[in-house]
Amino acid sequence: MNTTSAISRRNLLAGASALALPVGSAWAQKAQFTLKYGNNLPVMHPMNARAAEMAAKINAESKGRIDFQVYPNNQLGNDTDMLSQVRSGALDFFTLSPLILGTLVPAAQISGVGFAFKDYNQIWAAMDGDLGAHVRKQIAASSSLFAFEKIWDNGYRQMTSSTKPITSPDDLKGLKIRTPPSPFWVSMFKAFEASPATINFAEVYSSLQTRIVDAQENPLAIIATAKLNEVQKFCSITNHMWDGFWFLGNKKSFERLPADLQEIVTRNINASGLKERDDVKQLNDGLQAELKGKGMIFNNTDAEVFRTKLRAAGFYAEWHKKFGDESWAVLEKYTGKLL
Ligand code: X2X
Repeated sequence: MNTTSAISRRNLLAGASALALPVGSAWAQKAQFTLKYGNNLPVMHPMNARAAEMAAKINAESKGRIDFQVYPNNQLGNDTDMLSQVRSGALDFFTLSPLILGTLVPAAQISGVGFAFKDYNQIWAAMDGDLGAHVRKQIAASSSLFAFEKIWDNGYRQMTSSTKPITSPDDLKGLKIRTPPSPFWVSMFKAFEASPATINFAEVYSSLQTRIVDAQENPLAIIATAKLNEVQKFCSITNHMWDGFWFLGNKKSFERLPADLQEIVTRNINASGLKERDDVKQLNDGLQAELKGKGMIFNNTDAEVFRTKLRAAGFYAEWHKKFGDESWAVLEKYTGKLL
């Protein structure tokens, strides 16, 4: 690790622990319910700014009966660790990409279908409408978890590399690219004939730095706040999929709260999710210039060429079959025909 990044990583960590402490400690004496929320994103990401604000509101509105604690930046472990913690109830809340949740609830991955949503109007119509409801039903039916109504935003994902710009699907052939741990992501990058390696976000910076992988894909807000530009040279605007974060709760732990406290938590989580959506969109829209200024080289791509490659590889047909006609129809209700 070079000195600059070592320092910036340390600052992030210092910031992270500072965030968890004041939120909890103010109310710690009299709280009846300690609620722990963990996530994988840097403290500087809007998710954590909104989470800190939300925790303070929940604690205040509950008049100190709740001590809502935020653990950002993989402090409690990586996504795989936190998913098992929230399943067992060791953690009360966790935000997770629908695609990683796919390791537990395969149907949840449907919102990540490549090049499906044309814009945010389609996305929020689908996720706040029937597609989101369909997925939340599956989550509640098949796990110890439930998802709050308003999914938080991650953004449209872009591809970065340390070796070359990705201008067409040919550039992905044989490329060692990190994907999050999810069957859907692996399948998509295999369809592009890349060599995907599943790595939790907690290890992405170091795996790019040590060249275990040469490439990764994430929205610009994550590239910037996790400083992936320090270890990646090229950024290709591919918008190859939209990704969000279901705000997940452990059912048993939530059910032990009295109804008035459940209402306070639910209302604040959904309201903060809506604010986080605006922040993330704004950040993603404005970051290209900033990252260029830091030396990243950008190129645009033709989405239709990538989509054609996926179609030819049988990607859409395969996942249509896996999700089933009924779920696929709910997706296409918002996106139009995908095949
Ligand atoms: O792991 C990732 O790349 C991230 C941060 O985008 C997700 O949580 C899916």
